[in-house]
Amino acid sequence: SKKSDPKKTAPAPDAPEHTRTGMSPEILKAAFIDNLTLAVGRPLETAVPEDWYQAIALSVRDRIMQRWVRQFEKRNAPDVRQVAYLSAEFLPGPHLGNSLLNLGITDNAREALAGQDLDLYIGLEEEPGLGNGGLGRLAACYLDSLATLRYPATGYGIRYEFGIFDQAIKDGWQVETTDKWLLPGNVWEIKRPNFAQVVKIGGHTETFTDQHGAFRVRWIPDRVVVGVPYDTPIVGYLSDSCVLLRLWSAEAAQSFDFADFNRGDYYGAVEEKVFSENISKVLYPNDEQLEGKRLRLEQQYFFVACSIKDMIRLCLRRGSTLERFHEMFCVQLNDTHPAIAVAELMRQLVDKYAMPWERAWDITRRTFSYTNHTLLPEALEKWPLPLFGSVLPRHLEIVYEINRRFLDEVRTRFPGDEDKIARLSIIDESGEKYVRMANLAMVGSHTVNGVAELHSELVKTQLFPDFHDLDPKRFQNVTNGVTPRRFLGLSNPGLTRLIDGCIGDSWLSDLDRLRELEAFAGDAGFQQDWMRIKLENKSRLARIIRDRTGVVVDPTSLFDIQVKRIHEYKRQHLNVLHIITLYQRLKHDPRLQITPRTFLFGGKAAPGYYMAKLIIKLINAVADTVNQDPAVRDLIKVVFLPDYNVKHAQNIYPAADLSEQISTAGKEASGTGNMKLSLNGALTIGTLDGANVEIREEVGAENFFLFGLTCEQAARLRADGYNPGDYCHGDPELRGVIELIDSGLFSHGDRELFRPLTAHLLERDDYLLMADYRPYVNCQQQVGHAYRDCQHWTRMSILNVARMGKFSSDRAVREYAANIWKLKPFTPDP
Ligand code: F58
Repeated sequence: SKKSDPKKTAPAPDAPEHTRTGMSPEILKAAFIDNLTLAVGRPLETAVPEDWYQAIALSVRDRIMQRWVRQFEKRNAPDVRQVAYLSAEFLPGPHLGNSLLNLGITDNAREALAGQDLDLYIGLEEEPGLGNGGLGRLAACYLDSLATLRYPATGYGIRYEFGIFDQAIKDGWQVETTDKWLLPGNVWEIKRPNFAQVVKIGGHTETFTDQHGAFRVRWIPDRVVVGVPYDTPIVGYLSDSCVLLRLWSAEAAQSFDFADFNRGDYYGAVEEKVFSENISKVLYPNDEQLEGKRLRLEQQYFFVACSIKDMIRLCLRRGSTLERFHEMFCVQLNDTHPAIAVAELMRQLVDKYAMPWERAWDITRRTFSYTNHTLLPEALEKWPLPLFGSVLPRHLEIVYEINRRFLDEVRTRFPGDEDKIARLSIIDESGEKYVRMANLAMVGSHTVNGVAELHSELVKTQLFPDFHDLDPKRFQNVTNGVTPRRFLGLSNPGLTRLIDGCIGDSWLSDLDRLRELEAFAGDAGFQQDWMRIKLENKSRLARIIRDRTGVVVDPTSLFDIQVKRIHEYKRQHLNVLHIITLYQRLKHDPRLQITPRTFLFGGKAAPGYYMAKLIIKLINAVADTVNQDPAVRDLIKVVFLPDYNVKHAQNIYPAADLSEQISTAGKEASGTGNMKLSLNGALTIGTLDGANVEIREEVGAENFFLFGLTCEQAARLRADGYNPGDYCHGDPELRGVIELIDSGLFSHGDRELFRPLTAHLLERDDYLLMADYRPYVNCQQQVGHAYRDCQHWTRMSILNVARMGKFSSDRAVREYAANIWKLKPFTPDP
């Protein structure tokens, strides 16, 4: 039977079946029961679903651990070079379903549980929300691909006790509550106290002369914290290979100050503990918004210092000298959040290991590479100099020295160009002084990359033109990718089976093979199956929507979906303007026929981002009005699904007909939701922004709904003096929409509630909604028409999926490995 087909399970390193490693349904059954009784400590008869979840998860962990341990020698061979992916965020999503899939034992586990509901257990897992959005999720996709492709890799990050907040909607407004993901315990991680690291913070520096007469510096901190690593091995898809996710948790150096305690100051004694543990307490929930918070800088330094020390430890343990550090490790900086690593490695090599500066700098430059994820100026990290100096006094001196030497070089190449020097400097001295983390990352890296072709061009021409003049060879592009395992194999089992039956099952690790589906795009039978699966997925989502929001939606309507962080540049409010346009038309013409649509939104707003929160309120206000109004005749439904996260995303992508990728051109670095939606057969309505450009290139212009200004046109419009009011006044329908919002119709007569939003659109409109409104609404009309031709729509949907091969994270990781990291995969076990 297919279930025990050995090709479908990951290579089992042990031949004889053992309850902690075997993969057959019988052995899995024994393992579940063993773990239920021996690890969870529950008799079978009284076990509740949470107990079963634990038992199954532990059994899966055993099998992953075995692969991890098996790889030990290979990983630690003297010639093995590995990548350390440094990221302040990882957003892996629930592990159980994915690990079963990657081990190839989902069906066997189902069989082992005969009669019990595996999906129920899988659904119980609390996901680690250790990221804000795209950047953290990308890191998780790359770990999946690194493991699948057998690259030696470690993801280093922070084990936040509280991840991204949980979002509820109350009276239409976002309400944030603490994410307590660790409360039920976390079976996937293993604490490694023996690899703990001590990290210094604050204080001052002193100079001294060492026993060889050399001038040295030492850092006298005013406090120290301990970083304890928690390890989660991530298994590759049908592979014997794992990568490690190593997350650092802050603990007090002495968890109890006996001196204080003996003096009778109990609270004083625990204060230090509380203070230290604050560092990894909570994820900052700001996407794309900069805030100069001391604790955030401490978080960044904390995990970077632990990670660099861990690499040095591994390097030395493997018998290498630090002269070869860059041959043992390449370190990818996921945006500038870990950029302090450049100064930290220098500090370690120069201060601790007494290496000459030039040698240390050469090693450092050969070690790091940097990925930029944003062009938004407000998102570029910079730290006020006094703050930076008070947290990291020694690093400030090192940054000065790096900068001095760098600017000396620049001066010899561009003598007299002081403006250029000011722009290139790591220190911003134009007003209040700052340390510019992007400049530090640039200077300290051998390569910098953007995350989509367009974005990488803009990185060269808009963001770092002076660095590009200095050294154009350092700039590369690696277009983002997503893992097809989680976002198709796991999320969309119906479509996965259909594709398997059609072209075999090798495509999940070789996504270009999806192209073989092109041959079936016009096949009536195949189209029928394709539509049936989409309808099933939509019906499932409709039930979830009903259960979670009470709104009843029609699964046969066009599911028009925009899920992502809420931000003005992503223009959820442009989508709302279109909804109100349709509403207005239906009100004016009670017999108007339009394509029935369900508009679905999901996404969190940064808690301090007023405009984004007002956009959420507007979506819900419009939903309340439109969903109730009999004049709409159920032709449109608007839903805001609360608490968008990886788990909910997995239910949403497979049900989408239309993917909204409508950011102002030049603002979205890449996008990855655009790829996941298209991979699940949604058609895109989008601007020429980020990776949309490449998606359209791949799927063909005729299978993509394009609208809006290009980034050149947007730039020209702004340069020529943009007046949003003109667009509004010149377009009666648009004016009607704005007036409707201002009339209080969506706010129980309150005419002021949404005024900040409409006033901004009419007066400033930074993201050019007024200019893109008419092209967007017209394009949406074409979408509505196209959807009525079921066969043609389905053909386009199939072609979208067939042509998504490029957007696999496997392709992206191979490019990083070949062009940036110079990394070789392990050879498979015989
Ligand atoms: C996102 N950035 C980009 N940042 O916006 C998106 O276009 C891209 O596809 C994705 O990265 C992956 O490359 C992003 O998600 C954050 O969430 C940061 C969190 C920490 C503070 C600054 C923003």
